[in-house]
Amino acid sequence: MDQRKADEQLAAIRAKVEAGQRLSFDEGVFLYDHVDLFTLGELANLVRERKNGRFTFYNVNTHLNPTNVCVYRCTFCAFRADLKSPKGYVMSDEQILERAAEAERRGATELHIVGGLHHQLPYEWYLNVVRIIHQAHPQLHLKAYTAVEWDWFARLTGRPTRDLLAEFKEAGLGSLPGGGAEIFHPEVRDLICEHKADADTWLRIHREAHQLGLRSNATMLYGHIEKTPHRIDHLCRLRELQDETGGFQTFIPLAFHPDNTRLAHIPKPSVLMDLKTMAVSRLMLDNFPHLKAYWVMLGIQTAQVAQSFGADDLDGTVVHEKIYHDAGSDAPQELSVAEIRRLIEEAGRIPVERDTLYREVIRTPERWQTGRTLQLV
Ligand code: V47
Ligand code: SF4
Repeated sequence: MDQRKADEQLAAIRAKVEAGQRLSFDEGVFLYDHVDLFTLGELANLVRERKNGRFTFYNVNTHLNPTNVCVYRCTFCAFRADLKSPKGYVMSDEQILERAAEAERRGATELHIVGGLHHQLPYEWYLNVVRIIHQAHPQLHLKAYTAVEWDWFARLTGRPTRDLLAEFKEAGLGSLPGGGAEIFHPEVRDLICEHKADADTWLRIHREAHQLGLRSNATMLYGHIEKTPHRIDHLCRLRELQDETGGFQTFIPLAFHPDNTRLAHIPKPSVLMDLKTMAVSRLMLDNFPHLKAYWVMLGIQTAQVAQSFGADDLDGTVVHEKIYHDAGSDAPQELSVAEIRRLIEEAGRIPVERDTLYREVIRTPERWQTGRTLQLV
């Protein structure tokens, strides 16, 4: 691209960002492909501080993956197991309840529940997971099952996803995690996960959840076979649904981890790519309140630096994570609250413990309770 033209386009984008105006698809592609990392960081930080000031949010949570047995074979997944594979497992009710009790003992406010789509388990089994945990630990927020799982439940039962979401809400479901989005564009989706819920299904299920008063997150899996226009298309589709419902809380860009997957020949995305993706996402998703630098996926150092490239959240203390560790993540299984707070302060930010719905968590030695929502815009 001609340098003078590029300078003019960047000046126009800068003016729009400063004025809080929306960037177009073409501007998103231009930012990714023609703008240096530090300029992207500077612009993204402007939006980040306008929305969240100097706060960086974290939460105390635990992951629960009740089964890894899955009928699908997404090419990027190292977590799944075949039905008869020795690696496959299904947790018993006792194991599930023990995990929830451990989370509560450790002061967790949230349980993040996702897993495989088991060939033989009935819908009631997945419902039972949420029901028994909620009955035993009503204070724990249950962020459970991705849109891909909800679509699977509809296939199992022949019932509409809206009804299933409502039934789960009754049983204690608190919100939906953002997984399963991968890359929406069919040029990519049909190659990496052709069987599972397509883009419209994923977006429809989140719309239905929002209409039922459930909040949700959104993700994008980058650094595999997708190209810049696919990423920008993905962000634009999310932005459009957010305009309609306002139900998304956090966007989480997920860096592809190749180890033990069918895409193991593809190198892991660079730190440059990680930070660029965070910054461009912050600039494109003008209607998302939060961006999460998921440290398990990015590594602690990059997640810390990402706090100056658009991110305002680090995710949690995260115990028992499997999806990324199976795919070669060398991040630790757990960060203590003291360590998370130190990392945030070192990055020049103010640590705030939040619950799943971004309300401040106030703790005494014995218990915790939620306070006000800390959001500037
Ligand atoms: O949908 C699977 C991804 C997702 C790999 O909502 C992989 O707060 C990289 O969605 N390399 C599940 N990514 C995790 C997820 C998530 C994580 C943290 C917080 C939240 C939230 C949601 O993990 C899957 C898929 O996109 N994934 N395998 C892999 N090898
Ligand atoms: Fe199954 Fe999810 Fe892995 Fe795809 S990403 S194979 S749906 S566990």
